[in-house]
Amino acid sequence: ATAALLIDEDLDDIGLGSQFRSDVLSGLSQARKAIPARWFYDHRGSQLFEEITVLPEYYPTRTEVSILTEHCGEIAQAVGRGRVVVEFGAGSATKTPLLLDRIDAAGYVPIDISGDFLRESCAPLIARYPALPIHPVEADFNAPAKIPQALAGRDRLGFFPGSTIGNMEPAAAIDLLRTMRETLGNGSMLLIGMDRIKAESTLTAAYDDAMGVTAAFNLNLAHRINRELDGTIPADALRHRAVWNDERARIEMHLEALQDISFTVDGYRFAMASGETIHTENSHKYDERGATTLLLGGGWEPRCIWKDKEDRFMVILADA
Ligand code: AVI
Repeated sequence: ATAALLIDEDLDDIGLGSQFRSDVLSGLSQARKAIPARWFYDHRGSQLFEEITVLPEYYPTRTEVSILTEHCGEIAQAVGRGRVVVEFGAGSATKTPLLLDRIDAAGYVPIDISGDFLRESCAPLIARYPALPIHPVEADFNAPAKIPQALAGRDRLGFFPGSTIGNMEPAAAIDLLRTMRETLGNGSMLLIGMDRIKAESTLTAAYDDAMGVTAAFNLNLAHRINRELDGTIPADALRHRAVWNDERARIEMHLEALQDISFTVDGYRFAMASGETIHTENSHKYDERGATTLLLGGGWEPRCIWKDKEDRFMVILADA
């Protein structure tokens, strides 16, 4: 059976467009230039990210899938049956079924800012689980979301794979965890993927792969600015950098100027000296104590932690 997808909330595209503009203009005006990583994900950026996830150096995706596959029985037992699965970010074809296959969910609610991405990612799930109520919600999950009335009264399981939490500064990550707690309510659980601190060489290789896909992903932000905000950034004069910041336990991605450059964005002029960077992403890594501290700060009590044999990644189940 095929069901028509009803998107519960519509975002104002114009509002989102001007948010991109103001984030870029204010980010480039700072003494240390920085643009939020969320703006990587236009159509091309999302494609490049999908390519990253299968690169030999990029271990997180395949490691998380292997943890979910190996421990799905224990996860299902700890979660119990009949919960509504609320996924923050539209489901990835490989991860969501690992959960839905085992836990006899009462419904599935993916929340994503992109309606197109929601439609694309829900289609195979509708085909695979014709009896499962699927209610996509088009919204920014950084604000409390309303779970569709049709699924009210059931305990919920939040699903936040991919170590996406790592792309946020700790304070913002705690805010998001609290917002998730509010969206999911009492009696809920959260299954979250978190990337672990490990050898620097493994980390930098994962974020600066030999084929240059991550470089293209980073540079696409400059191209996107040129395309959408009438920019003149000379992308050829920028290079991708991925550096480990040990003090903050995070990989940072930057776009570094190879020479002195100047350019305009939406009519505003900016200059970069040779060696100056635009900071485009943080990807925080955690040990068990760091993960626990973050979750407790966000209102979640960790119950189980599953890891791979090489200790690269962890999946944590926490109680509200
Ligand atoms: C989406 N996020 C968890 C990825 C990460 O690993 O931080 C984004 C990414 N950036 C470069 N490669 C992948």
